[in-house]
Amino acid sequence: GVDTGTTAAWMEKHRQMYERATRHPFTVSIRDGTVDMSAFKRWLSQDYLFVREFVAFIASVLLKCCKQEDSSDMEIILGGVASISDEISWFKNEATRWGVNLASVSPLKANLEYHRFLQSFTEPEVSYVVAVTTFWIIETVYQDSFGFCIQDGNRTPPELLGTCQRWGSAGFRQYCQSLQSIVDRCLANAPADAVKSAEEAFIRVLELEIGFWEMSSSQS
Ligand code: HMH
Repeated sequence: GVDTGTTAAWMEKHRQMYERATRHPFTVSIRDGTVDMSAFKRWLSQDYLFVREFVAFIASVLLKCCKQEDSSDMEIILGGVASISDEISWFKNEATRWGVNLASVSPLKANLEYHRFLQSFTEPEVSYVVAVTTFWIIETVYQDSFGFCIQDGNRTPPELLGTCQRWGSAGFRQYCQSLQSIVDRCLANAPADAVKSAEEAFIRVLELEIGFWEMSSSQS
């Protein structure tokens, strides 16, 4: 099962940081119904810019996957490519609904830092196992963060439930679990230095995600 692999061990080993990323005061305030709507709008507009960068990142993961002798993961990764198209439309609709003008948004510092990290994966020297690990943890932070906003006892404002469902749904959770199985299988067959690089990337994503929530919740 997914809970017996390397990824589960890392989540335990780096649990404090994982929780700072997935139980951040910003997403917890969505769950509590106390969210500052100007922070929500800032997150929405910044995440739109993030997702546009994320397209190129997913394409680089797909490319690395296809270059493997065993490219059986391709269909799962391709599912990620397909859903990002819908996600961009969703952001545009949501922005209109909240009166956010996406054309006038510039990326803030933490977002730019995340962009640079994502861009580094286009280098062919970065291995598939490191890239797919990064993809999995990026998606999982959102799955866990927004999943918590729709779990029992939430007081999430009804107008934010659609956002929470996008990443918190059972379908997205299943998708993240499929990615996790791929990652654990790749890590089990990877050389020690690649496993080490993958763990470093895992930690880096948690730091960048925390920075992204911080950026959204406080104008800096
Ligand atoms: C910052 N991390 C960030 N934005 C996202 N949309 C996701 C993860 C998940 O796709």
